[in-house]
Amino acid sequence: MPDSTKRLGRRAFLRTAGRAALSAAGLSAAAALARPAAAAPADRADAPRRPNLIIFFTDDQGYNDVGCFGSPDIATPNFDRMARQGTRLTDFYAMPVCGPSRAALMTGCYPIRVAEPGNTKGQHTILHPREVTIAEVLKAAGYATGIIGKWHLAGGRQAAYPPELMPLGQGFDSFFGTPLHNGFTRTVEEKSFRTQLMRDNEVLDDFLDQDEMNTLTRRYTEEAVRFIRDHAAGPFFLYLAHNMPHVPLGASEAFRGQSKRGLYGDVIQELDWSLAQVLQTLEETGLDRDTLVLFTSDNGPWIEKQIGDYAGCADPLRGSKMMTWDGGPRVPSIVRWPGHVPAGRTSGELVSTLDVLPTFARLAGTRPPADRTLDGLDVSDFLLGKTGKSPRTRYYFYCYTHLQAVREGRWKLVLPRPAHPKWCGWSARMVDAVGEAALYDLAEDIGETRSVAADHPDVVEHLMDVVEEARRDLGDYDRIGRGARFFDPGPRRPDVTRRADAPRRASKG
Ligand SMILES: [Ca+2]
Repeated sequence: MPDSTKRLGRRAFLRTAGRAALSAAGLSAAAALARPAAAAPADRADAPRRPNLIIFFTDDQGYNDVGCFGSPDIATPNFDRMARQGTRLTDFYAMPVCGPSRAALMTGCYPIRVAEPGNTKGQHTILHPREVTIAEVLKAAGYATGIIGKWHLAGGRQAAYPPELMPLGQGFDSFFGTPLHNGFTRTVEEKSFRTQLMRDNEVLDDFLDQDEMNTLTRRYTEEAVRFIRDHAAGPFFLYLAHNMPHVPLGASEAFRGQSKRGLYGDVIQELDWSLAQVLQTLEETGLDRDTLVLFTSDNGPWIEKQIGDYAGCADPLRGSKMMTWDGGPRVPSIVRWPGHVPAGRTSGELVSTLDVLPTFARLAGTRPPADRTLDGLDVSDFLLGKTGKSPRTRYYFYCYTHLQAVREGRWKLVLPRPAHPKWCGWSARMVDAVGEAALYDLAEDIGETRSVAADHPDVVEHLMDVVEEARRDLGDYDRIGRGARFFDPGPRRPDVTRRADAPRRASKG
């Protein structure tokens, strides 16, 4: 992008976007005075009130871990009701791991495109303050913005976090939750990592114990209900990013021992209760028809020996968290906005967390930042049932910075790779070898069991070109993309420089 637009910077963007939003929604008193009322944009005259926007985000919940996505032993009557009242998206993609997944949701960009402080590229993205988040876009458009739950975009555990990297520095008015992940043991262990709990920029509690972990979903839910009631005059954006069902697991007393699936099932059933509280609060405040709720998970289930039966399930998908088989990034998703999003619809159209920022911007009467490239697409016409087709036709599968596969329509091309490549960092332990390029027809073979590359050489060739396009623009483990953003002086992507001796991939696979 030209330097002049790059220099526009975030503050300038927020001013411009704010003005655009206000005038588009006809809310600016100054704008209204400046021209006759009759000149108000005609296409907005019958537009619905700008909706409140809620993201109900769970952590490591697998594709199968919802009743209406096929779970045989976890009861989720409220997720199922939400699906009956809205649209169930069967081909919805996040990212394979927590941090990058949140970076994609917040920025509408593949994490490899997003700038990080010092031009580095972390396995858990540290979001550069000059990146523009969905909260900043909506705040500039007049929305109250709140995050309750897990942030995970400010680096590892710290006694005090740089405010510019935390939610209040990235567009949120309020924050209650954990600065990063929950931990990595089945239950809270004294000697292991224990998470902090924060309100705004202050650490309230330095080490959550198991009792506190057990009540976390309930506390988040109470905070969410309060946020909705406090902001009922709207419009508001609530990002409810539950820590559960990421280990260490915790569920309130009333939910323990209630499911047929052990503690993991109990945790999901408490999340189902949490969703019910949110929906019930919308009904009680009269906001039901004025609020779009999007449910999804940040990545697939964490399936490793040390997690045991505290992990979720991605059936019938192949693979799990950290992997780029569909079980890693493909997650359950439901969208509900009574009277606007078609009820009882199931769609296999491609949609991604990448698309949330541009879509919510459109619904809020504003637009995404114009001074930078976004990977997300405005899917609002599709969600609102104005068209049966999602504008998203492609999705790239990155494991950290390693481009491992691409999906276009029904086809998924998986590139050759060694097992456990060192450039995949700690995700490498979950990366298996792929001997030669494999092509899967996901419409016929959802579990990626049978390569049909030999039957469709033209599709393989086309997708190889698509891969090259992504390598040029976004980059790869051994290559800095032209469209990747860097805001700081000094060398870029030290992870690439360090790997100058890494074996180079042949240009066509
Ligand atoms: Ca996660």
